[in-house]
Amino acid sequence: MGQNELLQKLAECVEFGKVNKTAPYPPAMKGQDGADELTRQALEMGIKPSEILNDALIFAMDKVGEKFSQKKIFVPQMLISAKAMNTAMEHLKPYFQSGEVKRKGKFIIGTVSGDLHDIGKNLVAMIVEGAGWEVIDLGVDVDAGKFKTAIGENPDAVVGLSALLTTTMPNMQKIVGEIKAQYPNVKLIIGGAPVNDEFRSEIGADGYSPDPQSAVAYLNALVA
Ligand code: B1M
Repeated sequence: MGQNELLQKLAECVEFGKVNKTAPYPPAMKGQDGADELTRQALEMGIKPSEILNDALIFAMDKVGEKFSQKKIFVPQMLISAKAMNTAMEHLKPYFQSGEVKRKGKFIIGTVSGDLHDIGKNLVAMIVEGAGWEVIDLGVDVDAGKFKTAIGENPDAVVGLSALLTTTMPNMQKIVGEIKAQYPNVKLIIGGAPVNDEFRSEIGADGYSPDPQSAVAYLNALVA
């Protein structure tokens, strides 16, 4: 199998939720290699982890999102796609985390309250860690109190907030407001598909990062 064919097959596994070879779902792909086996094969073939991530995994997730918007699939299918993507990401993790050993600083990250999407947040955490930062991952559905406790314990940390739903953007605004009221000097960056720089400026966050790489650039600039 060539590189392109392999990436295409991997994208299909994520799109249709084929986690691994033994997974019974989807029935049409029974007995075939899944995201688990194909990611391993792609790495063995020497395909770059960033290529696997962008050209197969994120590409597939975008298709899943489109189909969900068009009501062609529903939450269970999105969930099984997320499972396939997470399985693939487990293989990519060591590559993204093998950055410099010396820590540049601390980065607290969480998905804001009401929001359970964590694939993008995990990716940012992984890549920031790989870029030499100590990452404190608070998980999903994180309220202002949890962020503030973590900041109290790590006063020099930079804080990242992720939101994937337009309905949780107001929670992000509330959390930023509460953190800034108690810790005005803490640097806060926001990210996630529905937010942008205009929203950042509206809610008083310090930085907006559309992707993990720009989050790393923002963080590194702070310690340069
Ligand atoms: Co949800 N979901 N979902 N979902 N889901 C979206 C976000 C949606 C756009 C789908 C759609 O309609 N097209 C839509 C939101 C619409 C809107 O808000 N206007 C949506 C919806 C509606 C919902 C539910 C409400 C559905 C329902 O129940 N009726 C529900 C809400 C649950 C909740 O959170 N309370 C829901 C549930 C779920 C699942 C649980 C099934 C699953 C999540 C599983 C998981 O995360 N463990 C899921 C999934 C998988 C998606 C889609 C298909 C994929 C999201 C994803 O992982 N993308 C998504 C459609 C889409 O995005 N195309 C969708 C891949 C990921 C790498 O990208 O997260 O954008 P992303 O992260 C990027 C950047 O945004 C950025 O870097 C990442 C890498 O480039 N980034 C940051 C993210 N955070 C950052 C932080 C930073 C910097 C950069 O600094 C701090």
